[in-house]
Amino acid sequence: MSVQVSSQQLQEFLDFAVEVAKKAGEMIKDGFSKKKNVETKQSNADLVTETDQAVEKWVIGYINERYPSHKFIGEETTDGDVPCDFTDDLTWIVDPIDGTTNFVHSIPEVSYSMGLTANKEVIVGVVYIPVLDLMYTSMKGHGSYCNGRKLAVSSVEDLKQSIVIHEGGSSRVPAVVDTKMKNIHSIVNHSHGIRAYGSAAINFCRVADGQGEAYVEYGIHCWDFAAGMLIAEEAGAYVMDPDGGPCDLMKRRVLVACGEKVARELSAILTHLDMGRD
Ligand code: LIP
Repeated sequence: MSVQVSSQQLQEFLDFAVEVAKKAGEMIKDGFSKKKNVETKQSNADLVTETDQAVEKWVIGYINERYPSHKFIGEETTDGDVPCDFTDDLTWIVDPIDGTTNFVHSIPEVSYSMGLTANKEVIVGVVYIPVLDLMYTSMKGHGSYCNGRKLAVSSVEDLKQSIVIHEGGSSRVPAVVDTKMKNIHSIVNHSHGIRAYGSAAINFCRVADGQGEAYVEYGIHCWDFAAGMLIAEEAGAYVMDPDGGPCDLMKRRVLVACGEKVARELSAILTHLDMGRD
């Protein structure tokens, strides 16, 4: 049976996510100014710190206290070898620090990302950049905001007049790196230029705020983009799978643009990578 969420509950869930994000943000800001203990995961460039782990642990406890029946998917507690338990149930999808590499290198583009899904659709999204005190919020059907200011995507209609955000990601598999390099070459030749902010969630918020026209990445995870995807969509963005089909939250790749035309023009110049599923 599908989950029904009233507009009052939707607002309650958003308020809760903002409250959690503010508290998580304090922990992140505290860790940001200290010496970090860094470990690696899948590759030498896939980093985790004690702050990532501490934030996620605290968030799980806090959600369990308030909403014991809700499910949870988080970066630091997901076993990469087991598929995520993604169902129609209300599910919080959390990245305790999106932009861990930035965090390690003291670059302020570091975010806390928290999305809530119902019937496998994101209905609430919050991305908070604590060092810059930027709170991006969104509820399905109600627009998206940054510190209360309504967001809208860029009105550019051609890829050749677009800024495209694209990340190298953390995979160091030679064939993956080679294809990404080919894609960078292709994007540079068909656009105004390329940018990478080091946090998928922030990349989505940039597109939502008209600071760049498109963003494409292969190899990200659902916790990197659940919240950001809703924030961008609610600001008018077009989100799809990079090969042009519908976006699949578990498919580890996504393309978002200020409009469908730019999205399809970008899709057409890329070599698509299959990065497996979460
Ligand atoms: C990271 C992203 C980054 C992306 C990496 C990685 P983390 O998340 O947000 O933009 O390129 O693949 O997923 O590891 O900092 O949470």
